[in-house]
Amino acid sequence: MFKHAISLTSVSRQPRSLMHRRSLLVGAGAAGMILGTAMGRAYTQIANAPDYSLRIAPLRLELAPKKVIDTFAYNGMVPGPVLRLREGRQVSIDIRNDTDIDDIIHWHGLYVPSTANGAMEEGSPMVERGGAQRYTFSPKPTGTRWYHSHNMAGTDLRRSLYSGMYGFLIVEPANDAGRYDQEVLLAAHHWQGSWVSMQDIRSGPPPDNGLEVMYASATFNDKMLGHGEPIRVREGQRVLFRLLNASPTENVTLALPGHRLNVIALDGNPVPSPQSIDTLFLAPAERADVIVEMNRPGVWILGGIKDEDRKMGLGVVVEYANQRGEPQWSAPPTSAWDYTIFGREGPLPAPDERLDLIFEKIPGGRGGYNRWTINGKSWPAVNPLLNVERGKRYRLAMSNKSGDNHPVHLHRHTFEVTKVGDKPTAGVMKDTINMTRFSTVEIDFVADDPGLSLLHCHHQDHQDEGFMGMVTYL
Ligand SMILES: [Cu+2]
Repeated sequence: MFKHAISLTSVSRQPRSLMHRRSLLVGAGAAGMILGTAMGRAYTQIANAPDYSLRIAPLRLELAPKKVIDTFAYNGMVPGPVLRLREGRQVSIDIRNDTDIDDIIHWHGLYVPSTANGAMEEGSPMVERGGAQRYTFSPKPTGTRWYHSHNMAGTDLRRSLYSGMYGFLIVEPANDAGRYDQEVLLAAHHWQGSWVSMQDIRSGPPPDNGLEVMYASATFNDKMLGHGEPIRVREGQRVLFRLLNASPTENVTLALPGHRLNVIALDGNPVPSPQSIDTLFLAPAERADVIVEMNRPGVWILGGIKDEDRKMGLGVVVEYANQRGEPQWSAPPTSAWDYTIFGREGPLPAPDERLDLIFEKIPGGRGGYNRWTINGKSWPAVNPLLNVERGKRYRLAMSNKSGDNHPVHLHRHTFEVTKVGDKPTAGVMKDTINMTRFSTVEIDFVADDPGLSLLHCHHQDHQDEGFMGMVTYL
Protein backbone atom coordinates (compact mmCIF):
# COMPACT_ATOMS: atom_id res chain seq x y z
CA MET A 1 0.00 0.00 0.00
CA PHE A 2 1.09 3.51 -0.70
CA LYS A 3 0.87 5.66 2.38
CA HIS A 4 -1.59 7.96 0.68
CA ALA A 5 -4.53 7.82 -1.62
CA ILE A 6 -4.56 10.63 -4.11
CA SER A 7 -5.66 11.62 -7.53
CA LEU A 8 -4.90 14.54 -9.72
CA THR A 9 -7.48 15.71 -12.17
CA SER A 10 -6.32 18.06 -14.83
CA VAL A 11 -9.01 20.47 -15.89
CA SER A 12 -6.95 22.57 -18.23
CA ARG A 13 -8.22 22.41 -21.78
CA GLN A 14 -5.26 20.63 -23.20
CA PRO A 15 -2.36 18.86 -21.61
CA ARG A 16 0.97 20.55 -22.02
CA SER A 17 3.93 18.56 -23.06
CA LEU A 18 6.35 17.85 -20.26
CA MET A 19 9.57 19.69 -20.60
CA HIS A 20 12.54 19.63 -18.34
CA ARG A 21 12.37 23.24 -17.38
CA ARG A 22 15.57 23.39 -15.41
CA SER A 23 17.57 22.33 -18.39
CA LEU A 24 16.33 25.50 -20.08
CA LEU A 25 18.32 27.99 -18.17
CA VAL A 26 16.67 31.33 -18.64
CA GLY A 27 13.25 30.28 -19.92
CA ALA A 28 11.38 32.56 -17.54
CA GLY A 29 12.67 35.71 -19.20
CA ALA A 30 11.33 34.83 -22.61
CA ALA A 31 7.96 33.75 -21.23
CA GLY A 32 7.67 37.08 -19.47
CA MET A 33 7.26 38.78 -22.83
CA ILE A 34 3.66 37.70 -23.21
CA LEU A 35 2.47 39.51 -20.12
CA GLY A 36 -1.24 39.95 -19.92
CA THR A 37 -2.46 37.44 -22.47
CA ALA A 38 -3.72 35.04 -19.81
CA MET A 39 -6.09 37.48 -18.16
CA GLY A 40 -8.92 37.42 -20.64
CA ARG A 41 -9.22 33.66 -21.02
CA ALA A 42 -12.25 31.70 -19.93
CA TYR A 43 -11.82 28.91 -17.45
CA THR A 44 -13.07 25.42 -17.83
CA GLN A 45 -15.93 24.99 -15.42
CA ILE A 46 -15.24 22.44 -12.73
CA ALA A 47 -18.32 20.45 -11.82
CA ASN A 48 -18.04 20.20 -8.04
CA ALA A 49 -16.92 22.95 -5.73
CA PRO A 50 -13.48 22.28 -4.29
CA ASP A 51 -12.66 22.48 -0.58
CA TYR A 52 -10.15 25.24 -1.35
CA SER A 53 -9.29 27.43 -4.31
CA LEU A 54 -5.99 29.11 -4.93
CA ARG A 55 -5.75 31.78 -7.58
CA ILE A 56 -2.27 32.73 -8.72
CA ALA A 57 -2.28 36.37 -9.80
CA PRO A 58 -0.23 39.56 -9.75
CA LEU A 59 -0.47 41.58 -6.56
CA ARG A 60 0.50 45.10 -5.65
CA LEU A 61 1.66 44.70 -2.07
CA GLU A 62 2.19 47.42 0.52
CA LEU A 63 4.99 46.31 2.82
CA ALA A 64 4.96 49.69 4.56
CA PRO A 65 3.62 53.14 3.71
CA LYS A 66 5.36 54.27 0.50
CA LYS A 67 6.90 50.83 0.14
CA VAL A 68 4.71 49.20 -2.47
CA ILE A 69 5.97 46.36 -4.60
CA ASP A 70 4.64 44.35 -7.52
CA THR A 71 4.66 40.63 -6.94
CA PHE A 72 2.60 37.48 -7.44
CA ALA A 73 0.52 35.84 -4.74
CA TYR A 74 -2.26 33.38 -3.94
CA ASN A 75 -5.77 34.82 -3.51
CA GLY A 76 -4.43 38.37 -3.34
CA MET A 77 -2.72 37.91 0.00
CA VAL A 78 0.74 37.23 1.42
CA PRO A 79 1.14 34.61 2.70
CA GLY A 80 -1.62 32.81 0.83
CA PRO A 81 -4.62 31.50 2.78
CA VAL A 82 -3.83 29.13 5.63
CA LEU A 83 -4.87 25.66 4.56
CA ARG A 84 -5.91 23.72 7.66
CA LEU A 85 -6.42 20.15 6.65
CA ARG A 86 -7.41 17.14 8.68
CA GLU A 87 -5.02 14.22 8.60
CA GLY A 88 -6.19 11.56 6.18
CA ARG A 89 -9.37 13.39 5.20
CA GLN A 90 -9.41 13.82 1.45
CA VAL A 91 -9.30 17.39 0.25
CA SER A 92 -9.67 18.96 -3.16
CA ILE A 93 -7.84 22.14 -4.06
CA ASP A 94 -8.35 24.04 -7.30
CA ILE A 95 -5.50 26.14 -8.63
CA ARG A 96 -6.17 28.83 -11.17
CA ASN A 97 -3.31 30.54 -12.88
CA ASP A 98 -4.02 34.15 -13.83
CA THR A 99 -0.43 35.05 -14.60
CA ASP A 100 1.51 35.23 -17.83
CA ILE A 101 3.61 32.11 -17.30
CA ASP A 102 2.91 28.51 -16.39
CA ASP A 103 3.40 27.84 -12.70
CA ILE A 104 3.16 25.01 -10.20
CA ILE A 105 2.47 24.58 -6.48
CA HIS A 106 4.44 22.17 -4.31
CA TRP A 107 3.05 20.71 -1.06
CA HIS A 108 6.17 20.98 1.05
CA GLY A 109 6.67 18.28 3.67
CA LEU A 110 3.66 16.20 2.64
CA TYR A 111 3.53 12.67 1.29
CA VAL A 112 1.83 13.33 -2.03
CA PRO A 113 2.28 11.17 -5.16
CA SER A 114 4.83 12.45 -7.64
CA THR A 115 2.21 13.32 -10.25
CA ALA A 116 0.49 15.72 -7.81
CA ASN A 117 3.41 16.79 -5.65
CA GLY A 118 3.95 19.97 -7.59
CA ALA A 119 7.38 19.37 -9.07
CA MET A 120 7.66 19.25 -12.83
CA GLU A 121 10.68 16.97 -12.62
CA GLU A 122 8.61 14.34 -10.78
CA GLY A 123 5.94 14.38 -13.46
CA SER A 124 3.46 16.88 -12.00
CA PRO A 125 2.01 18.99 -14.79
CA MET A 126 2.40 22.76 -14.72
CA VAL A 127 -0.75 24.81 -14.16
CA GLU A 128 -0.68 26.54 -17.49
CA ARG A 129 -1.18 30.27 -17.79
CA GLY A 130 -4.88 30.94 -18.05
CA GLY A 131 -5.60 27.39 -16.97
CA ALA A 132 -6.75 25.58 -13.88
CA GLN A 133 -6.14 22.28 -12.21
CA ARG A 134 -7.61 20.31 -9.33
CA TYR A 135 -5.54 18.45 -6.77
CA THR A 136 -7.22 15.82 -4.61
CA PHE A 137 -5.27 14.13 -1.87
CA SER A 138 -5.35 12.84 1.69
CA PRO A 139 -2.99 15.07 3.67
CA LYS A 140 -0.26 13.58 5.80
CA PRO A 141 1.80 13.68 7.94
CA THR A 142 0.47 16.00 10.66
CA GLY A 143 2.32 19.19 11.43
CA THR A 144 3.33 22.60 10.15
CA ARG A 145 3.75 22.21 6.40
CA TRP A 146 3.58 24.79 3.65
CA TYR A 147 2.90 25.24 -0.01
CA HIS A 148 4.81 27.34 -2.50
CA SER A 149 5.64 27.83 -6.13
CA HIS A 150 8.11 25.26 -7.39
CA ASN A 151 8.63 27.04 -10.65
CA MET A 152 12.01 28.02 -11.92
CA ALA A 153 12.91 31.67 -11.47
CA GLY A 154 16.28 31.66 -13.21
CA THR A 155 17.45 35.24 -13.27
CA ASP A 156 13.93 36.69 -12.92
CA LEU A 157 13.70 37.93 -9.33
CA ARG A 158 9.93 38.45 -9.55
CA ARG A 159 9.16 34.75 -9.84
CA SER A 160 8.74 31.60 -7.76
CA LEU A 161 10.07 31.97 -4.20
CA TYR A 162 11.21 35.53 -4.86
CA SER A 163 7.49 36.37 -5.02
CA GLY A 164 4.66 36.10 -2.51
CA MET A 165 3.66 32.65 -3.71
CA TYR A 166 3.72 30.70 -0.45
CA GLY A 167 1.41 29.88 2.41
CA PHE A 168 1.00 27.72 5.50
CA LEU A 169 -0.51 24.28 5.20
CA ILE A 170 -1.24 22.77 8.57
CA VAL A 171 -2.17 19.13 8.81
CA GLU A 172 -4.13 18.77 12.02
CA PRO A 173 -4.08 15.49 13.90
CA ALA A 174 -7.39 13.67 14.31
CA ASN A 175 -7.46 15.00 17.89
CA ASP A 176 -5.37 18.00 18.82
CA ALA A 177 -4.48 18.54 22.44
CA GLY A 178 -3.89 22.26 21.76
CA ARG A 179 -1.92 23.09 24.87
CA TYR A 180 -1.70 26.77 24.08
CA ASP A 181 -3.87 29.86 24.48
CA GLN A 182 -3.14 31.56 21.21
CA GLU A 183 -1.61 30.60 17.91
CA VAL A 184 0.43 32.99 15.76
CA LEU A 185 1.65 32.19 12.26
CA LEU A 186 4.66 34.11 10.98
CA ALA A 187 6.39 33.64 7.66
CA ALA A 188 9.66 35.49 7.10
CA HIS A 189 10.42 36.68 3.60
CA HIS A 190 12.91 38.91 1.81
CA TRP A 191 11.83 41.23 -1.00
CA GLN A 192 13.18 43.50 -3.70
CA GLY A 193 16.11 41.35 -4.62
CA SER A 194 18.81 42.39 -7.03
CA TRP A 195 21.78 40.54 -8.44
CA VAL A 196 24.98 41.83 -6.95
CA SER A 197 28.60 40.91 -6.71
CA MET A 198 29.18 40.26 -3.02
CA GLN A 199 32.94 40.22 -3.29
CA ASP A 200 32.85 43.64 -4.93
CA ILE A 201 30.62 44.97 -2.14
CA ARG A 202 32.72 43.41 0.62
CA SER A 203 36.01 43.61 -1.25
CA GLY A 204 36.63 40.05 -0.15
CA PRO A 205 37.22 36.60 -1.54
CA PRO A 206 36.56 34.54 -3.51
CA PRO A 207 37.53 36.69 -6.48
CA ASP A 208 35.86 34.42 -9.02
CA ASN A 209 32.47 34.30 -7.28
CA GLY A 210 29.42 34.96 -9.42
CA LEU A 211 26.32 37.05 -8.81
CA GLU A 212 24.17 36.58 -5.72
CA VAL A 213 20.88 38.09 -4.59
CA MET A 214 20.72 40.97 -2.13
CA TYR A 215 17.43 42.31 -0.78
CA ALA A 216 16.13 45.76 0.08
CA SER A 217 13.31 44.73 2.42
CA ALA A 218 12.02 41.92 4.59
CA THR A 219 8.78 41.09 6.36
CA PHE A 220 6.96 38.77 8.67
CA ASN A 221 3.87 37.91 6.66
CA ASP A 222 3.12 40.99 4.55
CA LYS A 223 4.39 43.84 6.68
CA MET A 224 7.72 45.35 7.61
CA LEU A 225 8.56 45.84 11.27
CA GLY A 226 6.40 48.54 12.81
CA HIS A 227 3.83 48.68 10.01
CA GLY A 228 1.48 45.80 10.68
CA GLU A 229 -0.83 45.13 13.59
CA PRO A 230 1.09 44.09 16.71
CA ILE A 231 0.72 40.60 18.11
CA ARG A 232 -1.46 41.20 21.16
CA VAL A 233 -0.85 38.97 24.15
CA ARG A 234 -1.73 38.81 27.84
CA GLU A 235 0.51 37.99 30.74
CA GLY A 236 0.43 34.29 31.59
CA GLN A 237 -0.52 33.15 28.10
CA ARG A 238 1.18 30.30 26.33
CA VAL A 239 1.49 31.34 22.71
CA LEU A 240 2.26 28.87 19.95
CA PHE A 241 4.29 30.48 17.19
CA ARG A 242 4.44 28.58 13.94
CA LEU A 243 7.45 30.14 12.26
CA LEU A 244 8.39 29.61 8.64
CA ASN A 245 11.34 30.94 6.71
CA ALA A 246 9.81 31.50 3.27
CA SER A 247 12.78 33.54 2.08
CA PRO A 248 14.09 32.61 -1.34
CA THR A 249 17.72 32.52 -0.22
CA GLU A 250 18.30 34.09 3.21
CA ASN A 251 18.82 32.47 6.59
CA VAL A 252 17.19 34.16 9.57
CA THR A 253 18.01 34.04 13.27
CA LEU A 254 15.16 35.28 15.46
CA ALA A 255 14.69 36.34 19.06
CA LEU A 256 12.09 37.86 21.37
CA PRO A 257 14.03 39.77 24.03
CA GLY A 258 13.24 38.77 27.59
CA HIS A 259 11.54 35.56 26.50
CA ARG A 260 12.66 32.02 25.97
CA LEU A 261 11.60 30.15 22.87
CA ASN A 262 10.56 26.61 23.65
CA VAL A 263 11.04 24.64 20.44
CA ILE A 264 8.63 21.69 20.36
CA ALA A 265 8.74 20.80 16.66
CA LEU A 266 11.08 21.31 13.71
CA ASP A 267 9.69 21.23 10.17
CA GLY A 268 6.37 20.32 11.78
CA ASN A 269 7.67 17.18 13.46
CA PRO A 270 7.78 16.98 17.28
CA VAL A 271 11.37 16.82 18.55
CA PRO A 272 12.49 14.19 21.09
CA SER A 273 14.03 16.86 23.35
CA PRO A 274 12.15 20.16 23.33
CA GLN A 275 14.50 22.97 24.33
CA SER A 276 14.11 26.53 25.53
CA ILE A 277 16.49 28.74 23.61
CA ASP A 278 17.24 32.45 23.17
CA THR A 279 17.64 32.49 19.39
CA LEU A 280 16.01 30.44 16.68
CA PHE A 281 17.76 29.74 13.39
CA LEU A 282 15.73 28.99 10.27
CA ALA A 283 17.17 28.39 6.84
CA PRO A 284 14.93 28.81 3.79
CA ALA A 285 11.98 26.35 3.94
CA GLU A 286 12.56 25.37 7.57
CA ARG A 287 9.80 25.69 10.16
CA ALA A 288 9.72 25.66 13.93
CA ASP A 289 6.81 25.35 16.34
CA VAL A 290 7.72 27.40 19.37
CA ILE A 291 5.84 27.89 22.64
CA VAL A 292 6.47 31.18 24.43
CA GLU A 293 5.34 31.79 28.00
CA MET A 294 4.28 35.41 28.10
CA ASN A 295 5.80 36.45 31.40
CA ARG A 296 7.57 39.76 30.71
CA PRO A 297 4.91 42.47 30.26
CA GLY A 298 5.97 45.21 27.90
CA VAL A 299 6.11 46.08 24.23
CA TRP A 300 8.77 44.02 22.46
CA ILE A 301 10.20 43.33 19.04
CA LEU A 302 10.21 39.76 17.82
CA GLY A 303 12.73 40.00 15.04
CA GLY A 304 15.96 39.15 13.31
CA ILE A 305 18.94 39.40 15.64
CA LYS A 306 21.04 41.26 13.07
CA ASP A 307 20.44 45.00 13.17
CA GLU A 308 20.40 45.20 9.37
CA ASP A 309 17.65 42.53 9.22
CA ARG A 310 15.34 44.49 11.53
CA LYS A 311 16.19 47.70 9.71
CA MET A 312 15.16 45.97 6.50
CA GLY A 313 11.84 45.10 8.16
CA LEU A 314 12.29 41.63 9.61
CA GLY A 315 10.34 41.89 12.83
CA VAL A 316 6.94 42.30 14.44
CA VAL A 317 5.81 44.07 17.60
CA VAL A 318 4.56 41.94 20.50
CA GLU A 319 2.35 44.01 22.77
CA TYR A 320 1.07 42.92 26.17
CA ALA A 321 -2.38 44.09 27.24
CA ASN A 322 -2.32 47.50 28.95
CA GLN A 323 1.28 48.17 27.96
CA ARG A 324 2.35 51.23 26.02
CA GLY A 325 5.53 52.72 24.66
CA GLU A 326 8.22 52.17 22.08
CA PRO A 327 8.87 48.54 21.18
CA GLN A 328 11.96 47.30 22.98
CA TRP A 329 14.83 45.37 21.49
CA SER A 330 17.92 44.05 23.24
CA ALA A 331 20.52 41.77 21.77
CA PRO A 332 20.10 38.17 22.96
CA PRO A 333 23.03 36.06 24.16
CA THR A 334 24.78 34.67 21.10
CA SER A 335 24.82 30.96 20.56
CA ALA A 336 25.61 28.72 17.62
CA TRP A 337 22.69 26.81 16.17
CA ASP A 338 22.84 23.09 16.89
CA TYR A 339 20.19 20.66 15.63
CA THR A 340 21.49 17.90 17.86
CA ILE A 341 20.30 19.50 21.12
CA PHE A 342 16.75 18.59 20.04
CA GLY A 343 17.66 14.96 19.43
CA ARG A 344 18.23 11.95 21.60
CA GLU A 345 21.04 9.46 21.92
CA GLY A 346 20.96 6.45 19.60
CA PRO A 347 20.82 3.64 18.87
CA LEU A 348 19.96 3.98 15.22
CA PRO A 349 19.06 1.20 12.84
CA ALA A 350 21.99 0.51 10.51
CA PRO A 351 21.31 1.79 7.00
CA ASP A 352 21.00 -0.73 4.19
CA GLU A 353 23.01 1.56 1.98
CA ARG A 354 25.12 4.67 2.36
CA LEU A 355 25.64 7.30 -0.30
CA ASP A 356 28.25 10.04 -0.12
CA LEU A 357 27.15 13.33 -1.61
CA ILE A 358 29.56 16.17 -2.28
CA PHE A 359 28.17 19.61 -3.01
CA GLU A 360 30.41 22.00 -4.89
CA LYS A 361 30.25 25.39 -6.49
CA ILE A 362 31.40 26.37 -9.94
CA PRO A 363 31.97 30.09 -9.45
CA GLY A 364 30.42 32.18 -12.18
CA GLY A 365 33.12 34.81 -12.16
CA ARG A 366 32.50 38.50 -12.47
CA GLY A 367 29.03 39.21 -13.87
CA GLY A 368 28.21 35.50 -14.21
CA TYR A 369 25.98 33.13 -12.31
CA ASN A 370 27.37 30.39 -10.09
CA ARG A 371 26.60 26.77 -10.91
CA TRP A 372 26.25 23.91 -8.42
CA THR A 373 27.16 20.27 -8.59
CA ILE A 374 26.29 17.10 -6.69
CA ASN A 375 29.14 14.61 -7.01
CA GLY A 376 30.49 16.60 -9.93
CA LYS A 377 27.27 16.82 -11.94
CA SER A 378 24.54 19.43 -12.29
CA TRP A 379 20.82 18.88 -12.91
CA PRO A 380 19.56 17.41 -15.21
CA ALA A 381 22.59 15.10 -15.27
CA VAL A 382 21.88 14.18 -11.62
CA ASN A 383 19.05 11.84 -12.59
CA PRO A 384 19.00 9.42 -11.02
CA LEU A 385 20.94 10.49 -7.98
CA LEU A 386 20.04 7.35 -6.10
CA ASN A 387 18.03 4.24 -6.87
CA VAL A 388 16.22 2.99 -3.78
CA GLU A 389 14.41 -0.18 -2.94
CA ARG A 390 11.15 0.06 -1.12
CA GLY A 391 11.38 -0.52 2.62
CA LYS A 392 15.13 -0.05 2.85
CA ARG A 393 16.92 2.55 4.91
CA TYR A 394 19.37 4.91 3.23
CA ARG A 395 22.01 7.15 4.70
CA LEU A 396 23.04 10.27 2.82
CA ALA A 397 26.44 11.44 4.03
CA MET A 398 26.53 14.98 2.72
CA SER A 399 29.55 17.21 2.47
CA ASN A 400 29.27 20.88 1.62
CA LYS A 401 32.53 21.86 -0.03
CA SER A 402 31.47 25.45 -0.61
CA GLY A 403 31.52 28.65 1.39
CA ASP A 404 27.73 29.00 1.10
CA ASN A 405 24.83 27.66 3.16
CA HIS A 406 22.58 25.02 1.61
CA PRO A 407 19.20 24.06 3.04
CA VAL A 408 18.90 20.57 1.56
CA HIS A 409 15.31 19.42 1.03
CA LEU A 410 14.02 15.92 0.23
CA HIS A 411 10.57 15.65 -1.33
CA ARG A 412 7.85 13.21 -0.24
CA HIS A 413 9.84 11.74 2.65
CA THR A 414 10.80 12.66 6.19
CA PHE A 415 14.42 12.07 7.09
CA GLU A 416 16.16 11.57 10.40
CA VAL A 417 19.17 13.68 11.25
CA THR A 418 21.84 11.21 12.31
CA LYS A 419 25.02 13.28 12.42
CA VAL A 420 25.93 16.96 12.29
CA GLY A 421 29.65 17.48 11.91
CA ASP A 422 31.03 14.85 14.27
CA LYS A 423 28.03 14.88 16.62
CA PRO A 424 25.79 11.84 16.28
CA THR A 425 22.11 12.25 17.09
CA ALA A 426 18.77 10.53 16.60
CA GLY A 427 15.09 11.31 16.50
CA VAL A 428 15.13 14.75 14.86
CA MET A 429 12.83 14.30 11.87
CA LYS A 430 12.94 16.90 9.13
CA ASP A 431 12.35 17.55 5.44
CA THR A 432 14.94 20.32 5.11
CA ILE A 433 18.29 20.70 6.84
CA ASN A 434 20.73 23.52 6.54
CA MET A 435 24.36 22.81 5.79
CA THR A 436 26.59 25.61 6.91
CA ARG A 437 29.66 26.44 4.87
CA PHE A 438 32.24 23.64 4.60
CA SER A 439 30.25 21.28 6.82
CA THR A 440 29.07 17.69 6.87
CA VAL A 441 25.66 16.29 7.77
CA GLU A 442 24.26 12.77 7.67
CA ILE A 443 20.59 11.99 7.25
CA ASP A 444 18.73 8.68 7.06
CA PHE A 445 15.46 8.02 5.31
CA VAL A 446 13.34 4.98 4.76
CA ALA A 447 12.20 4.47 1.18
CA ASP A 448 8.52 4.24 2.06
CA ASP A 449 6.88 6.43 -0.58
CA PRO A 450 7.42 5.00 -4.07
CA GLY A 451 7.70 7.56 -6.83
CA LEU A 452 10.12 10.15 -8.11
CA SER A 453 11.44 12.34 -5.29
CA LEU A 454 13.68 15.35 -5.68
CA LEU A 455 16.55 16.19 -3.40
CA HIS A 456 17.54 19.80 -3.84
CA CYS A 457 18.89 22.93 -2.26
CA HIS A 458 16.05 25.24 -1.28
CA HIS A 459 17.96 28.37 -2.24
CA GLN A 460 16.02 29.44 -5.29
CA ASP A 461 19.14 30.31 -7.26
CA HIS A 462 21.02 27.18 -6.23
CA GLN A 463 18.22 24.83 -7.30
CA ASP A 464 17.79 26.77 -10.51
CA GLU A 465 21.52 26.44 -11.17
CA GLY A 466 21.93 22.71 -10.96
CA PHE A 467 21.67 21.80 -7.24
CA MET A 468 19.08 19.09 -7.67
CA GLY A 469 19.00 15.32 -7.99
CA MET A 470 16.37 12.64 -8.31
CA VAL A 471 15.70 9.74 -5.99
CA THR A 472 14.09 6.95 -7.97
CA TYR A 473 12.56 3.63 -6.87
CA LEU A 474 13.72 0.38 -8.42
CU1 LIG B 1 22.26 25.87 -1.90
